Amino acid sequence: MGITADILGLDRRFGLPGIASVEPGNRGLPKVQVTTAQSEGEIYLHGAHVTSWKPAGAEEVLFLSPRSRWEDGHAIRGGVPISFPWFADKADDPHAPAHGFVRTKAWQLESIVQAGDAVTVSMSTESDAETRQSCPAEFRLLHCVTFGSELTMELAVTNTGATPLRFEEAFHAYHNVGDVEQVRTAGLDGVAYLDKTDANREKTQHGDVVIQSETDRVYLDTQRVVELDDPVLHRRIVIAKDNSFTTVVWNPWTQKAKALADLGEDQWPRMLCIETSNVGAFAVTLAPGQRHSMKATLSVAPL
Ligand code: TA6
Repeated sequence: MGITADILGLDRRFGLPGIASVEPGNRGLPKVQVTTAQSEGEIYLHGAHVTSWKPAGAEEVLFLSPRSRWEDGHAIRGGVPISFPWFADKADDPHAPAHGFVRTKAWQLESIVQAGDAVTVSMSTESDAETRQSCPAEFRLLHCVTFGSELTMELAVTNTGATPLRFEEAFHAYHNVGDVEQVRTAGLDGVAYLDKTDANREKTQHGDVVIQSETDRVYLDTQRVVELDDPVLHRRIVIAKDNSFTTVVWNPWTQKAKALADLGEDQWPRMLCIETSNVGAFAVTLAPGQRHSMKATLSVAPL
């Protein structure tokens, strides 16, 4: 597929020669490709979806399913989908798309800015006639992603309407691991969580989180840094966060993965979702004109 005029136009307007370019990605969807001395990365305009971050000298940090779909209306499987304005199933409408509607639509590219060896890509989206059908509110989202020796993602939500805006949000980040059964995730010891594999029963985490079966947990009232130790890839992925009070941990294991056509039963050992979020009782409510920003910072260190 040839490069479409609008991709060429975006690259001419925003590209930084030799550093960042706008180019056709999978199935021709436009993406921003970043390459600096500190790291490589990419983010699609579809869902403002980060699909790769590879610090210099390290393995790819994000998991991306080889069976992902790359089309409007479907979320890319892997990377960092954005859940907004609800998380998972919509409480009052089981037919609504899981995780809201911003991960399945094209966002606007706002800017690409270099600062030293780091590059920040900013994208925006806002309420429209389609979003008002399932979410009668006015909002603007600005997603600013910095690819450098760390990966930072900051989602700013502004209530542009005249009534309060209540929303859930998550960076539904898929991390690339050597073998999820050998990974230990530290930082949640003693934290209460809702176990979605056990009728949402509230439980307490004891020690590190280990994955020995389908795992789907919402850790509550925690702003802690989480460390994912991977003995196969010999590295630690550190996930720090600001203005986030819940952390979701998810691995589908065999049966659930088999049921996901864009994942498949052979992929779940290579992924672990650790999701910086504000969900459930920790959803955010903004008065008219108010703004809220949630931030996640990923870094890697050798183990
Ligand atoms: O974040 C965990 C979760 O809510 C799981 O319950 C599972 O549904 C997962 O998200 C993936 O959801 P998706 O709609 O992307 O297939």
